[in-house]
Amino acid sequence: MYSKGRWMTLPNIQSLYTCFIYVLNPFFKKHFSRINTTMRRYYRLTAVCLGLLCVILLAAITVLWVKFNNLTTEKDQIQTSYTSLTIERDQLQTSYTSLTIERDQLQTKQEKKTSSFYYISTEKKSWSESRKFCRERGADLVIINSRKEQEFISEAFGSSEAWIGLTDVDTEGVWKWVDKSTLTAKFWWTGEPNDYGRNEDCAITGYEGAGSERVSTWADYSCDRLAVGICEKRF
Ligand SMILES: [Ca+2]
Ligand SMILES: [Ca+2]
Repeated sequence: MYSKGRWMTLPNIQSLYTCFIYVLNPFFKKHFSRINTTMRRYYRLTAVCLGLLCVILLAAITVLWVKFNNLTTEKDQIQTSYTSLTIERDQLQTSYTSLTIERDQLQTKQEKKTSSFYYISTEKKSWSESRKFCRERGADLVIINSRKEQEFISEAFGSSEAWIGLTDVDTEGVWKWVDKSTLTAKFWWTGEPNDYGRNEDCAITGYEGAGSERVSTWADYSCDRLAVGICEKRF
């Protein structure tokens, strides 16, 4: 069993092992130790990177979550405002409808209340004489308060230029009706009133500037001009 020659004996194997332990082991030990150190550095770097990534992700998720919550709150507030505004709009719409109905009723009552009788003089006179003519008959020169009334006057007496109860004789440029009320509707012809020659303080109505609508318009003239007058008797 323990023959001589090329056969290696058991003590020789032990010698090789001993040689390996004492000669090569320090080399491998040193080599692997260097590898381990490098690997540990990589692991540490990787761990740090992963940690940082986790922190960044967590921060991003937190920011997004906060923003999402804020947006949700904002959306709820807008929804609430929208609902409130819708309710308010509906209430205003209801109020508007009620007020419109009320206005129409009042207008109807007013129209009934201010029924008038109109007539036009046949003789041409100054504004003052025309007014006197009306007043002697329990009326006055016409006061026109609405387009409806102007249309009626236009249709009934439009063919004649006629005095109406409008003057700025008290204060130049401040037009008032004969009952001292101010204008609620205006139907001045283009460029009128112009107080031409600084001597036009009384108003007439006529077709001259009526235009295609055929609604007569107003112009100021000298109060001494001779024209017929439209009287209005209210009852
Ligand atoms: Ca005038
Ligand atoms: Ca004029």
